[in-house]
Amino acid sequence: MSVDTIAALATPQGPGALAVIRVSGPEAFSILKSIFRPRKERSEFSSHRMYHGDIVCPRTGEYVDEVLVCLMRRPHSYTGEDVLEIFCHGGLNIPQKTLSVVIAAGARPAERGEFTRRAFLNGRLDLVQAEAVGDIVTAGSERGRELALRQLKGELSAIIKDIIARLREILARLEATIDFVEDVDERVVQEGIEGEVNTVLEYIRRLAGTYQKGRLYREGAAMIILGRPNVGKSSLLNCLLGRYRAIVTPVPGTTRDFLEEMVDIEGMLVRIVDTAGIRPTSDVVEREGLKLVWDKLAEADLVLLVLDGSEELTPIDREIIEKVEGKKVISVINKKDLPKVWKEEEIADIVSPPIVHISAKYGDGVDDLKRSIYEVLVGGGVEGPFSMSVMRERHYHCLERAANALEKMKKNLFSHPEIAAEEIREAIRALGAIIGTEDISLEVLDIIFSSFCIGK
Ligand SMILES: Nc1nc2c(ncn2[C@@H]2O[C@H](COP(=O)(O)OP(=O)(O)O)[C@@H](O)[C@H]2O)c(=O)[nH]1
Ligand SMILES: [Mg+2]
Repeated sequence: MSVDTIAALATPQGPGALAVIRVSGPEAFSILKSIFRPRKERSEFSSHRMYHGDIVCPRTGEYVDEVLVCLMRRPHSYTGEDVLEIFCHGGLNIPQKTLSVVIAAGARPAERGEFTRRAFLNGRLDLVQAEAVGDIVTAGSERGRELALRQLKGELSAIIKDIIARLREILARLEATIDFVEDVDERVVQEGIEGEVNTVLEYIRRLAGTYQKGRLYREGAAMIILGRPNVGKSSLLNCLLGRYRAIVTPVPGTTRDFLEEMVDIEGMLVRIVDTAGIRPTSDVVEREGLKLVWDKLAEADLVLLVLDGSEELTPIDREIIEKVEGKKVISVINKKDLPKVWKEEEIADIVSPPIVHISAKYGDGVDDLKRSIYEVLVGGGVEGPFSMSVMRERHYHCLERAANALEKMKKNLFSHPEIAAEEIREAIRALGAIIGTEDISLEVLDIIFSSFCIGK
């Protein structure tokens, strides 16, 4: 397969001390030779060494920049091809100028994710690892970064490969019962296989179950603050953000639009939505704001239902409590600095746990609330043998596909062993698609890599 040589700026555009231009492909070395003048005279460059020198346009002779360059000979490079990296000065002009000289010397501009795509096609990374590269670059939280790095190291791939190996082994035994019926006690073997498939199926289900958490780690969670006017919703938003973002006044109906802010809670990215207080109103603006509340509620992964502990519960409070039924909810009893008007027992059958008491005005109890938010969003739930989570919908669907195939396999095992064997093959294909060894079309690769940045 003939490949061309690609080049791109690997660092962000804009002012900066340094920028990196990356070049990959068969022409990488000859491009270096034509545009680079080493400070110390030499005709050969070793792999994985830095050289100091100048970039000069081979056509016009124009001096472009003083740089460091590094060559990495295949296959010991990120893409598995010959790779050249040029460390030039940053800023708006020099990186572009340097890139244009590289392109004039024979490279073509890279497409999004094309370096990583080549790394995948050359077997330097499997597909899960390639996707992890994209996730590392965009990770907005500690946990998302941590999981993506572990995926890049191959932890998830190893789990998938292990399941595939077990299925291959089961398949071989099943095929033996089909091919040499007279030699083996078919029934005994099949019963053994059934037990093993159950174990594998359970394992796949648990892994698929980690997607609930994994999605939140990768994409962040959406959390809405709900309550009637003046219970302290905007004060709570400010408190969680650690700055004065939302206007807080004693006037009910102060927040009329909704506000959205990102905040890091226990290493997880959470988008907080502060909303207009819920009450019957004739104010047109407020009513528009209220319509938005219900849209935002539908999208939310978690509701903070704020109640004012210094006042009796009102019919509106009760109405809101009913409205959020079926969602994940934390009941936040605010204004704990003021005298309480009700006891925990009195509200136990109305307000659902967990219940957290805070003072949004003074910040008291907010750390407990943060822990509770984290706990409700990703704590508990599916606990399996995995500290690894599946973070992408694509992986989740492949796991589901594999699980469905194994279900069908179990149904056919005793009556139609040939069909059962085919279903195991289907499960292996579905799992292979996760790491990119099977069933991967160009379209799928295009979708995956189009979300990358250029230069990655
Ligand atoms: N004493 C006390 N007052 C609070 C507390 N939280 C909010 N408030 C006050 O309650 C009023 C309404 O607060 P705000 O955050 O605007 O409520 P919202 O309408 O629910 O957004 C303001 O006067 C706040 O200062 C609290 O924890 N303790
Ligand atoms: Mg408000």
